[in-house]
Amino acid sequence: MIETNLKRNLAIAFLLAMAALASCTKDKGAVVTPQTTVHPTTAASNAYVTTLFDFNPAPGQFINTTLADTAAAKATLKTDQGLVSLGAWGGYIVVGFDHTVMDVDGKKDFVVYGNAFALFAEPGVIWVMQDTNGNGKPDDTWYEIKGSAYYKEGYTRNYSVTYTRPACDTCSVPWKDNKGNTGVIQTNIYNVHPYFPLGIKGNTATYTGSLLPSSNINMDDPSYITSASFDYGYGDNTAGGDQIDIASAIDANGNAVSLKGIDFIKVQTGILANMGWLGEQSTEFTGAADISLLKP
Ligand SMILES: [Ca+2]
Ligand SMILES: [Ca+2]
Ligand SMILES: [Ca+2]
Repeated sequence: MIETNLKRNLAIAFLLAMAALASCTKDKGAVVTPQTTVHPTTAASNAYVTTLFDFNPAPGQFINTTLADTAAAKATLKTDQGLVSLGAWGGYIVVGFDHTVMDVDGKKDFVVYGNAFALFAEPGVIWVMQDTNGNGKPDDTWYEIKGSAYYKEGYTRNYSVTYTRPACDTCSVPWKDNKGNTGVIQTNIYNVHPYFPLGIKGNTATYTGSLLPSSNINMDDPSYITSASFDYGYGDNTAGGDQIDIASAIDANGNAVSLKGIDFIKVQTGILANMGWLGEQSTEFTGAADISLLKP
């Protein structure tokens, strides 16, 4: 009996030691804390993003229309009421705040607005950047916000898709990904115009980022196609906007990154899927705000 207890105690001690070792190994190097320049909040700071740095939509049914031009992209500044379509998977917008949005411990820090409604989400991956070198430009490091789809089957980092200029202006746009898959962004009768962005001069355009699973799309009833939202962490995902915690940022290796605050955000269409007569999944962006500066 004594021997059995001793063995059991030894076994428990061994397990505890292993657990301690495992957590040590996990913690070691798991949290990256880059140095940064903070642009302080002042009485004049705008709660909303104020500068458009880049707008690079992927092919899609609203591309080359007023829903996806530079004017539409600029209309998302200083408001939550703009509207710009990012096109199919990989299309993105980069905007910046006029101050650093600080990471408030234990709280959501900024909100990304889209036009999602119940059972119709078009989730976009959110990336954040702090102005590490202090030059006011998004030329530093992007960190992905780790949302709830991170653990789901079909979520793929370092994903890339190359779209090819179609044979005719209104022909479907062929794509090929870096996993050997091919497909088309299917044109439809409602949008008779070129889907391939007119701004792209070459015959191909390649986008890179993270792919979100299409598993929330339900096309069983063609007259009622639904696309349920993910639990948290994406743009154009939840009616009324998606609140994001800067503390959920991860680096290229998937390690947590401790950012004092962020200056720039990128929202990028996350799902590559055709939804029948509704066309392709394409994230919409309508604005973004620093929660700490929003009037309650
Ligand atoms: Ca926070
Ligand atoms: Ca910079
Ligand atoms: Ca949408």
